[in-house]
Amino acid sequence: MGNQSLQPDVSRREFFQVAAGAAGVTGTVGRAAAQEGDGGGGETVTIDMTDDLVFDPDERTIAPGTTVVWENVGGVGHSVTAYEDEIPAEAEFFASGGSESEEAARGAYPQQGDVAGGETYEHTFDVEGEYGYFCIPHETVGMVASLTVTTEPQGGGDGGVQEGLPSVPEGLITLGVGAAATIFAVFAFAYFFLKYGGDYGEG
Ligand SMILES: [Cu+2]
Repeated sequence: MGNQSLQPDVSRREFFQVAAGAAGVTGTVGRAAAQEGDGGGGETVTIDMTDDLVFDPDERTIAPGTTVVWENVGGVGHSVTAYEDEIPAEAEFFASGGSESEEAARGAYPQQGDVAGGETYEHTFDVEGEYGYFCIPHETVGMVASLTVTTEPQGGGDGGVQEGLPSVPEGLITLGVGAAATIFAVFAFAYFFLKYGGDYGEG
């Protein structure tokens, strides 16, 4: 009886060790999945307008829902004005000063639409596509720029939106399968333990 009565105790300890392991793996999978769910739009990026008469950077790729803030970091006044025929058809026209069209914006500057030194203009981009825009007083000296709005992951260069979210689906699947197998093993073990374990005492 002495030897046999030890058996259930050892088994019970092993049972709890396995169960703890399974819980740990399951917890890890849960956290990883939750992290992947983060990261929507609503980001803000800044583009400088400088006394060198440029937009900096003059090309930028952003995700839909991103708000672009143009900041005049110099002392010379600028405008941010969309090229009406260089934006997606479904996108709304945008211009500092709020003009409804490129022609109106050109006609109203500088009484309307000037972004003076230290000031900003911002616009949120929801429609995917290519956007061309310019600065009214400095268009002729090349103060033009473009934006690309896309859900495609960026190819690096400007601190991609997706950074910090490594693609881990394979690892997750492996973890998930491992956790499921472990949990199944625990339940199978518990089943047999409960069904046959009691026999040790009487047998
Ligand atoms: Cu300018």
